[in-house]
Amino acid sequence: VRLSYAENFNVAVPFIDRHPREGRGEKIAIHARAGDVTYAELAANVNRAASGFTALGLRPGDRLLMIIKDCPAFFYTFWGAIKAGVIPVPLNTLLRSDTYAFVIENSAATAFFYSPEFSAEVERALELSAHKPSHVLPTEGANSLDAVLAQASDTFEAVPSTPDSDCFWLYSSGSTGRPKGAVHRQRDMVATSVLYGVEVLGIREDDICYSEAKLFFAYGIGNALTFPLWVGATSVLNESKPGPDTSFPLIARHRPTLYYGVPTLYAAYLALFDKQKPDLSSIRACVSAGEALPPDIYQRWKAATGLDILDGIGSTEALHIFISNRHGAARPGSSGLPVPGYGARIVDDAGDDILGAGEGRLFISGPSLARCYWNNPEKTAATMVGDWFDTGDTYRRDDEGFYYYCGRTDDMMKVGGIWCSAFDIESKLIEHPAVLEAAVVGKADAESLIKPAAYVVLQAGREGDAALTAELMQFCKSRLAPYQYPRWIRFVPELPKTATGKIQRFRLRAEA
Ligand code: 3UK
Repeated sequence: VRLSYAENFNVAVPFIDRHPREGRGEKIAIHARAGDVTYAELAANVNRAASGFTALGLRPGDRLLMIIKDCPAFFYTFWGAIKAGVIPVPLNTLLRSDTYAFVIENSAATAFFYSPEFSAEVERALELSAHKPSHVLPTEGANSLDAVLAQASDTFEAVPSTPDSDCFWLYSSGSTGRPKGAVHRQRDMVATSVLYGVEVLGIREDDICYSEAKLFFAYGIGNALTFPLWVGATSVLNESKPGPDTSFPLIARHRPTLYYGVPTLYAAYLALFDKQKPDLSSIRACVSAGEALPPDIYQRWKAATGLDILDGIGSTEALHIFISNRHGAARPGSSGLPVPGYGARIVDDAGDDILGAGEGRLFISGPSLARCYWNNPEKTAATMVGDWFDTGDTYRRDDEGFYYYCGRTDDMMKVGGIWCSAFDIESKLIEHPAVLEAAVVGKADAESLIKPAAYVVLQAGREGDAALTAELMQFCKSRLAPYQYPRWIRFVPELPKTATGKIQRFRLRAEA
């Protein structure tokens, strides 16, 4: 596959402007709660956003933070910013004010747009942050993005750019809870659309895409905001929390052909099928990413629906999936084969390639890799070595070239496809007055999916009972992102430690 770009290249042109010109103006680009959006309306609103942002005083290279639910305003803001040369930075809408405050400072953003439902967290973040963006606007209501769009011109000449210019950033969580801003270039979304979207998935103009992963994840950006727009297909948006109550009605109503899920939801839906089973007959392919898909879930889904699930590993830094299973050749338990255009190496601790069946660290290369982490030369140097990116994952490869996930090399875990830092949960538990020390590790639940488990040493005189267990879970739930609470808590007299006092999580992991 060859990727080529014009020298003067603004990526909003092929993804947005091209469609009305090619006769797709009346075609539905987005099915949203508030109604359908055609390709002509999408292009006009992207222009209004680009004109409006420029009129506000935003300049090429400025950062625009987005805490926006899955709705058309996300498309207008993201693509409008890019068309105007402004860097959109979508943020996880489930985070807390202290993390947002860190990102506001780290990005030194000029503008900050948010869905009204997140206003409390946004206001607290702005109070905590030393940097104040000049333009802080809700997407709806008085003095909002809607008002900016209503007054702006629906024509706009794309700001000149190059394939290698910075385009958008995505923050990824780190093991200490400090997010790192992966800087993506103009060409990166073209690369993922062509290499994974078209070559592996075979996405076509008549596809209808439904992504359980939200638009602020790199996985969701590819699934719902990029691949469909690359081929002139249609995207179905779910404004609410994904799950049977919101997804099943959307599947029934819009009859998607491509379904992008995460292992936790495949497992949850399988558990419901006896009582409640949506009509999935429109779906031609199911994708899974975010965390490893247990083979048992693959088999049970296939038995229940007749559909293969294509597991593939992607990352924020790579933008989308770089090792994937293929249609009709899925290998349960494996992440599959490298996507065309990407390289993969498994290396030992000395940095030498492991050519046999051994486990090692997975490095990848490819045309959609982030250029760097913003303002973080240490993390950039530690993970981006020449053309290669250190995924932080342990992998092995069989003699047919299939890749198998063997775990993380750090203390991060994926819960429902979302990063969860053991360190963050431990820090929160220690804030509780009854807790002396805490260690958190990943533990497989009944579906073989990883969830956090906590080992807790109590302060002298405190009793570890069911009431305290419930209290500690609630304590974490209300102060961390909602998925970050420990699902099991074990009270122990002491934690296993090394001579230098480091918690030996591997011992706890083995026990869990
Ligand atoms: C883990 C997997 C085993 C792995 C993502 C699709 O998940 C995405 O990006 P993140 O930056 O996390 C990356 C890390 O998640 N992981 C993801 N998929 C798998 N582990 N099997 C899998 N299939 O630890 C990886 O390093 O949140 C997924 C597309 C775009 C993405 N950004």
